[in-house]
Amino acid sequence: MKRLQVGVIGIGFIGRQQLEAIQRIAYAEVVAIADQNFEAARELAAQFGIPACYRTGEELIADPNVEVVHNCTPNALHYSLNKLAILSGKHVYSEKPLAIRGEHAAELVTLAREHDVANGVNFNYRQNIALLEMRERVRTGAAGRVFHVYGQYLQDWLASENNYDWRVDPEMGGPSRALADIGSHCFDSAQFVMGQRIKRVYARLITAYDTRIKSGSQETFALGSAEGERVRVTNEDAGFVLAEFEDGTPASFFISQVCNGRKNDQRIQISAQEYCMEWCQERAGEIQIGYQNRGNEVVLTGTNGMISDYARGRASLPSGHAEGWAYPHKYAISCFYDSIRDGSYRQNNLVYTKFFDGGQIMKIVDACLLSQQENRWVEIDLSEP
Ligand code: SOE
Repeated sequence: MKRLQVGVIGIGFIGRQQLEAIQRIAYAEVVAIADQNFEAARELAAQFGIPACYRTGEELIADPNVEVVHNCTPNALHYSLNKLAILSGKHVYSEKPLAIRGEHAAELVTLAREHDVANGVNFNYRQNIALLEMRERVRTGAAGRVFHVYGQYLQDWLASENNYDWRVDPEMGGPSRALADIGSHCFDSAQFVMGQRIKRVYARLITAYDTRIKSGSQETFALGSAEGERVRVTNEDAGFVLAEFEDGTPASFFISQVCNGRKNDQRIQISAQEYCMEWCQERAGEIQIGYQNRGNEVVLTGTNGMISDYARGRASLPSGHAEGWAYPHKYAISCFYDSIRDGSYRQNNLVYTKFFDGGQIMKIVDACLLSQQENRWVEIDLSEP
């Protein structure tokens, strides 16, 4: 069978990670990359043996060999390139957020449906086998009634005032930063495990620095330098969010990019009647199970893990061979490709996040901003565009 011909736009941190993940999928082939830093793109194309290299996303989308477009550009470019790719009849896998403005996200959902192209947003964490197992235990009722849900996502790469990247600039990143950038993953993971959506939120947001020093390489996770221009900060560094799922289950989330010592500490905890389950991204192959009247346990995921067929069937490595961050990333992309190959991308509730689900996550983030502004609970519109 012919391999899927893929193009990647943007080769910053996430673009390179996606490129590597795609290279590990046997039935796909990267045939083009594009980046405004053309020299860097050319070097990377040579290293990976990628035949075509472009300066702009527009040129890559116009390449007739490209069937699937990965949009790994900064947030401000997501909408226009996603739209162009759809109108050109290409399948699109977009970095989150799907767009910066809600009405743009809704338009993309409609356009993708009308043009019959597969559409996914890169919420890679939900592909952790541990989260699949937790989802299954909620779905089958094995965990019992869920009392409450807790999610956290803590990082420290913006903890100094001289840490800066394009996400701090609202023109490039959008009005929300910590919640849109990493809180969104937590919302997606929690909704995925619960098998239902968040319907209302109340948020208190924190901005640690009114100004930051725009310095150094300005790349995600780069170390800052003391020299540079001082710029105003308008988006949040952290936030507390109270939430409620469709069935009334209460949840809380704690999100921060200024939490010293925490690197990529995302956790999802489900407190249920039978036990409490917790997944921690930095210990990806484990689920911590807590009991009231017996010793707690650690369930290991893997192809021979003591977990459900549903979750085990999606693992690649035996227990103890940590799948870490890269495998779920590969799973996220490969299940998107699978849906192109068998046509199932037209269905809803797939294992990956479709544009519609990505748009819902944006609504949650927007609702948090409004809640902060008006100091009240905000309802989320769950209807489809
Ligand atoms: C930066 O906070 C970042 O790269 C996010 O943008 C990603 O979505 C997350 O997976 C890791 O951290």
